[in-house]
Amino acid sequence: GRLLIATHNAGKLVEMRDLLSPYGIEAVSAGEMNLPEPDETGVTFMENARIKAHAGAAVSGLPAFADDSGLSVDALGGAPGIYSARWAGPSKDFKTAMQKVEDALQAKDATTAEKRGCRFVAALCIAWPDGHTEEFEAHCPGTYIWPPRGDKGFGYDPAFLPEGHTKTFGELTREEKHGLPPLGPGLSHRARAFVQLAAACLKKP
Ligand code: ITT
Repeated sequence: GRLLIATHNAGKLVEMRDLLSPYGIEAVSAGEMNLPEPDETGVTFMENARIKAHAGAAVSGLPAFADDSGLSVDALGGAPGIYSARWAGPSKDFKTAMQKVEDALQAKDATTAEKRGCRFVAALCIAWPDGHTEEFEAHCPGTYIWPPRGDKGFGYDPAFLPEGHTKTFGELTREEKHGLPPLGPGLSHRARAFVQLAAACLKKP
């Protein structure tokens, strides 16, 4: 079947296409189709995922798959959280956004690993053209490290060290970041939420 991936973020799109690839689903993206970006007025990740999925389904007539995600830092009361993209400004400068998080941690004297706990969160929502949705959320715990390491992935990946690992998301390959079988049960927030979604509503061909 055909599916709309309701994102304008190229890094996410690559990962979402990877995750969908075993299911034989042909997916077009909102960015590639130049569809409008709805205002993300929600106060939770899931509210924003729902807004993007409903908007995508409405304009395309296709089932629409949206991801709202971000980095929540414990010592910062969960910031940047749902504002993770907005901390990078209109030029989407994640070097600056990573530095802002680091500056905020320094201002809290969060210098040891124990004080630098954080998590990536992903809320996934599929909206069907009849309006019903299916929703899944997962997180990946880790530590905010400085300086950032690696040039793979996107966004805050180089500053995120997933729990139990020695490489940042910026140093892991895409396959390692997903951490799906045979590599593991799912590592990234996105892959972990996708595992739930796949079990609930996708069939391998
Ligand atoms: P769409 O809404 O069009 O999907 P966006 O970039 O605006 O794209 P979000 O509002 O969900 O998406 O913002 C999520 C931000 O959180 C994203 O821009 C990244 O900076 C960060 N983020 C989310 N998942 C990430 C990941 O796996 N690795 C690194 N950063 C991530």
